[in-house]
Amino acid sequence: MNPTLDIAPEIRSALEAGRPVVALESTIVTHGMPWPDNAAMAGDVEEVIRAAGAVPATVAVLAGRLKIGLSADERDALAREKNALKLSRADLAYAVAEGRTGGTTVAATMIAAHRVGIAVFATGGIGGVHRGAETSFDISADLDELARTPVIVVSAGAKAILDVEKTLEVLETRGVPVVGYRTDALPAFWSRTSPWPAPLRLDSAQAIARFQRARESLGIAGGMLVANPVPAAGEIAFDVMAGHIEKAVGEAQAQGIAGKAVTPFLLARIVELTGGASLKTNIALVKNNAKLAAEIAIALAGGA
Ligand code: PSU
Ligand code: MN
Repeated sequence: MNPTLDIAPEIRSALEAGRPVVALESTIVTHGMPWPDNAAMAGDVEEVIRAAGAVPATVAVLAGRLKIGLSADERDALAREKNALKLSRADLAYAVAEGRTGGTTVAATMIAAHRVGIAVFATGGIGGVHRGAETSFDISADLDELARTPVIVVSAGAKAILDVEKTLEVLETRGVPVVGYRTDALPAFWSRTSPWPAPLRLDSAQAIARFQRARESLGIAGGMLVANPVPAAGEIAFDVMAGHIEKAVGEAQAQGIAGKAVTPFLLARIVELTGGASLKTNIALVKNNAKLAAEIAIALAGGA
């Protein structure tokens, strides 16, 4: 038995056999969506991955154990947990050492995935450079993790609650490829397009797998960010979101919200401001990312 982590038996045998596995984060469950939508989403996303032919591995820390794969009961309990920590690189091991429970961010989920040999991970959106970072210094640890840990992260692009241009600049500086999937414009989470071009474009899961293999064979460390536009039916237009985002960001600043609390505050406020529409979009885009992540994992496993 590993002293700190538990791999679900199904995931362990898939990894040993080289079958495709997709990691899923859990901060989106503990801090990103309200109950009970978070619980439904967490189960549905696993189903999407199974239906596409891969094994889902939801990552979280439960009472001090780093879990790679949760049972339905564990997922549900986590979704209801009011005292869950939000765990990134800085505090993942703190939760393990102290016997705590928490959701893992993109950064912490990448660490866990790489530790057990999972190469692909699906989420909604990554953390990035926040608006006003020139004074707050609020830059998500997700960006550094992408630079150092070789996991492909499938997202719906950068959320416009961030400073998207600065986020792209940091990713470029740190050598993280940002790949638009079948799009020339960077998707903006709730919206399929944005004013910013995607730095790179690829049109198939196989091409994404080839790109990551080429990076590895050249000895280039680190992960890759895939930006996958939300399906048109679930989209909220960029201009419509812009007003809601301005308002939420203004309120966060006025209320002195800082640090880890910023992203959860903004997401919750935007759900209110859009009358719940942004939550529906968020769920649709996570499922869409899970499907593409499964296809990439299958391509990497040589099955396509
Ligand atoms: N984007 C979402 N929902 C989320 C998050 C991002 O749409 O729940 C979470 C992810 O877990 C991400 C984290 O890694 O927020 C970033 O937080 P911070 O900006 O504090 O690093
Ligand atoms: Mn932050």
